[in-house]
Parts: sequence; C-alpha cells; structure tokens
Amino acid sequence: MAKAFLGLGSNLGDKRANLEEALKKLKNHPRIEILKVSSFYETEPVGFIEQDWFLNIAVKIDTSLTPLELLEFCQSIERDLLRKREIRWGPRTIDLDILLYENFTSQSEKLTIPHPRMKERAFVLVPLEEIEPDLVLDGLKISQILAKLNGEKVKKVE
Ligand code: X6L
Ligand code: MG
Ligand code: MG
Repeated sequence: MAKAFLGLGSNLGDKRANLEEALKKLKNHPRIEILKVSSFYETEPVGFIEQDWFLNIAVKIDTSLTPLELLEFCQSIERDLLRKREIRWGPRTIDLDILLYENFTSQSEKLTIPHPRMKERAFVLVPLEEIEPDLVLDGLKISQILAKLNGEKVKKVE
C-alpha cells in the first residue's frame, strides 16, 4: 500500500457538495482508504483571476492503485462531476490533483508527480500542512515554504 496526497478544488456550482461527492467516490473505491481530510479553505483564484473563489482541501490516502491508475480514477471522478475544460485554468466543478505518491516521481506528459506547482500555491500548501505538518519538500518544511511565499488569500472555513 502506498501513501499519497491529493489536492481537491471546486469553484463552480455547489462547491462544498462537489467536494463531498468527490470524497464519497474516493471512499467507495475498494483500493483506496482515506486517512485524513483537511478543513475546507476558501481560496483566492490563481492563474485565471476573473473567476469565483475556490474551495480547496487536501486528502491523505493509502492505496494499492499505481500512480497511473490513481490518475485515471481521479479523472473519472472529474468526468462524473461534469468537469468541462473551456477556459484554461478557468472555473471547474471539481479538480483532483495527485500532489505526492510516496517517493515516486514522474515527469511524463500525462502524469507529473510531485505536482509541479504545489510549492508555489498557498491553496495547496495550507490544507496540506494541516494534515501533514512534518512533511518536508525539497528539504524544507511546509511552514518554511509558506513563510517565503507571497501567497494568495486562503481562509479556513470555521
Ligand atoms: C502565472 C501563470 C501565474 C500561471 C500563475 C497558477 C496557473 C495556478 C494555473 C499561473 C497558474 C494554476 C485553483 C486555482 C487553478 C485552485 C485556487 C492552477 C490551475 N486551480 N486557484 N487556480 N484554487 N485558489 O484549486 O493551479 S487553475
Ligand atoms: Mg489543480
Ligand atoms: Mg488538475
């Protein structure tokens, strides 16, 4: 079994319901065990800024799926939740990204692990730090990376 971290986001429709639905689909997979789910965070959009704020979470799982199988399952959840790809970096009902998968790295066209932008994005790092505060990325703790980041706004939903 492999530990992996996923980043989920939604900014279209009922954002919380979309995240809950994606979580339910992850939970119901026979080869995925959910270990931790972060709080929900309202986050300022990055990339394409003329869009609604996102709701983002991070999830820790244990899985017997390979990285490619996990990617394909995440993409099937995106299809089930009717994700459309109209504007690059634009609004989406759901986005599921593999952030980390054990110590696995992949730089292929289809699958890039660790997630290439995760160390620059407060909307990824803040929820991730909540569930794995001791995680070290390229020799730095998440708190150290966040301290150097001029990050977008991230507000925990209380
Ligand atoms: C220059 C060029 C600066 C590109 C930033 C950043 C592109 C992030 C794409 C960028 C650039 C992304 C989310 C989001 C997106 C999300 C919040 C992406 C993909 N996804 N903003 N923007 N949460 N808050 O999940 O991450 S688009
Ligand atoms: Mg993403
Ligand atoms: Mg994605």
